[in-house]
Amino acid sequence: MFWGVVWAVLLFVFGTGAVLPALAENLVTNGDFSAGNTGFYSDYTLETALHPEGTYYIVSDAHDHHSGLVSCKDHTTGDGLYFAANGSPDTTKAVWRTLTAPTDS
Ligand SMILES: [Ca+2]
Repeated sequence: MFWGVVWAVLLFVFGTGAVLPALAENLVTNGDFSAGNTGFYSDYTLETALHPEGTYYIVSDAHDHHSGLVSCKDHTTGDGLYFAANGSPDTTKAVWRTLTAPTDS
């Protein structure tokens, strides 16, 4: 049952005639944020201090920008960039979003 549902979803997303992309291929533009503040949209405001609530910044260590945040490094490479946000109480705001179309290659 579970794998049948997964297969149905894959067919819906990629189409029956499409070739599935290699698993290692990242279809999300700047999905690891290594290119900085580009390739995505946010309803949050870009703010280096990550303050007030409803702000974000692309960081190598969130603690360097907001003393209330724990010091941690990027999980992708250990020394890269990641998306840090100070959550907004307005739950209608999208923290991060992107548009990525399926490809045939
Ligand atoms: Ca990253």
